[in-house]
Amino acid sequence: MIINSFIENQEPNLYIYNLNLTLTKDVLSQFSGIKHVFLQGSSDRARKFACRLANTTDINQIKNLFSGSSYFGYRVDDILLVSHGMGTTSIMTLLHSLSKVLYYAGSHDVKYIRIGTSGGIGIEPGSVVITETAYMPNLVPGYQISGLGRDVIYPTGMSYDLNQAIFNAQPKNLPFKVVIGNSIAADDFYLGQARFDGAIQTEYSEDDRKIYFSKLKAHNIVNFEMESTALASFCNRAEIEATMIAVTLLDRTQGDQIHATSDELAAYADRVMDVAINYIKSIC
Ligand code: R2B
Ligand code: URA
Repeated sequence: MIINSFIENQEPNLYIYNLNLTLTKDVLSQFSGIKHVFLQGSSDRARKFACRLANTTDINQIKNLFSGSSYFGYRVDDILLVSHGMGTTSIMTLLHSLSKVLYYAGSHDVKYIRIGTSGGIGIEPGSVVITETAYMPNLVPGYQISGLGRDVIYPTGMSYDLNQAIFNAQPKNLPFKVVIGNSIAADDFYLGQARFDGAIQTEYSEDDRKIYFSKLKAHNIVNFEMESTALASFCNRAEIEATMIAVTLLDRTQGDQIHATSDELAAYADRVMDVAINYIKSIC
């Protein structure tokens, strides 16, 4: 990880507002020696993953390290399980805040992996996608940030080595497909993902959407979600190895509504954790 030279030598006891953390020695010690950060949308899922990992260790209690903030974070050995909320703005704020904490704690050799959900495009629901490159909805591979009114597009390729390590760690007999493909980080769940069932009337037709979906196919874009561009661009700039593992809850070429039952959705959510755990076991 590399850090902004402006903050490199800032004083200890810094207050990280978005995590409600004052970086005392004791607080920093909770973040030292971290090797992997798994990022998940909701606090429940981050906690569930932390409990699953803790069950394989002698840790019998996990505690939220970001109490009083909008984010949740749990530590199990050298792994952090953190919630990132929804969308690029939420995850981007977390990535800055968390990376500062990890930097000051001396955890410089760390990998970030988002594990989450997505809408598949032309692939069987329940498949797990490992993202190669994150695209903006206009089909540009990159992430545009407007700083001081200037638009800059940053690269959004995920880590090739990490993707291969995750893919190769999966047993051959998994009851679902794991594919490496490209993802779109949309601005929202509805119009941003070419749905017709949002609250606002669409300005596109079924035919327009068919054309859009065929363009996605041509770019090997296999799922929609809402954070990958921010994650990839941030990690490329900070030189942090990163990727995303996302299960598809539906096939968007077949419709807009998610029809999976709550049990099916829970089983789908477990799949991304299974894939992540297979990877962790492979490097132990
Ligand atoms: C996937 O699912 C969420 C929307 O329901 C969003 O955070 C994402 O990327
Ligand atoms: N998450 C998304 O962003 N889109 C979907 O269709 C499903 C989950």
